[in-house]
Amino acid sequence: MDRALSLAATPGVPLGPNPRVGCVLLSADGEVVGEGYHRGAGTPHAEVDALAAAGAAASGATAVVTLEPCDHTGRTGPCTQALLAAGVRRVVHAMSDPNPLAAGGAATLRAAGVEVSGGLAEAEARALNRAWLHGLTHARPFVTWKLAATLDGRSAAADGTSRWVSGPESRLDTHRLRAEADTMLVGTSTILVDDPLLTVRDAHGAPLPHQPLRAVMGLRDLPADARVLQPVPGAPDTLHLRTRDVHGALAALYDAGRRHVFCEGGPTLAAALWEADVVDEVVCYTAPMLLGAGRSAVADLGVTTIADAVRPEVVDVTRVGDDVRWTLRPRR
Ligand code: AOF
Ligand code: ZN
Repeated sequence: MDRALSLAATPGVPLGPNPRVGCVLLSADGEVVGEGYHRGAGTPHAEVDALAAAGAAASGATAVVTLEPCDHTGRTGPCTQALLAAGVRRVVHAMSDPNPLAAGGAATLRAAGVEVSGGLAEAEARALNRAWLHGLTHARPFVTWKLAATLDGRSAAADGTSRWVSGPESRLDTHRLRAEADTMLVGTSTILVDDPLLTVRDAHGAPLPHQPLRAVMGLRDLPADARVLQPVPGAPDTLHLRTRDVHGALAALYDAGRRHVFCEGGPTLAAALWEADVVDEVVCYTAPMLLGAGRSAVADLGVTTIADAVRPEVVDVTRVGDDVRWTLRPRR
């Protein structure tokens, strides 16, 4: 199952609205005869991918898969039938399929005489698919708000300069996190003030082969020469969401198949996300630097007294270079 989970976690696949799934086929004597993983909506499911790799060796095999095999015809056919047709005798899966359209695979396989057991490494499989699971429950994307701030909570100096608040290790760490999301969201002000490219780059500054969607929210026009509008290989066309309504913007992204929005917008967008109560995770890099003045990381939240402070729960604190990365989860 560990191997199936690593296959499922293969970086860079454009999943669209689909989960990360990996599958390993084992012969009766425990030898790996096929491996596969899902590469995104419309492409073969992990089980079918592994069956294709195994060919005739799948007969009599055990399928180890990170999600209960599906029992429906969606963009592709039911994996239950593919497993049965290939002669698979046993299925060990991690999480059950929470998607009502596709669920029921375990029961169908059992009824056809296959030995099925579920729940192995379930927590790991769920963690890998937290954005997909969030989407099934809430019908909107999972939202990570990322910020980098000085010890005194400033994200830019008084003259507006904000480059290099956080250190190089944090910036690389941010690119790693961006790559895990499928969408980057900023407000129009960030484009007008910072003119970011919003791509995901590796440690050498080279863009990764698959890029998240770049989305900009707000009513103002974007300058035709804005860097965010420049085409980038592997990146979908930048989406300008001409609205100030956070819920409407997230609904449009969800309908476009987006499941994890990584927000690096400025203080106005950040405050709008809190106002709309859609922040699902906060990643904050605190840099050992004082500015004493300058832009706050988040605009007015309407908090006038300490009792009303927003106090998310601390999930993790890790030193990254000279910075400290906080991972927090709002209490709802
Ligand atoms: C996947 N990949 O490897 C497995 C999935 O209509 P489709 O073909 O895109 O089916 C999507 C559903 O199939 C998905 O929501 C999940 O419930 C189930 N299993 N899906 O995308 C896979 N095994
Ligand atoms: Zn399937």
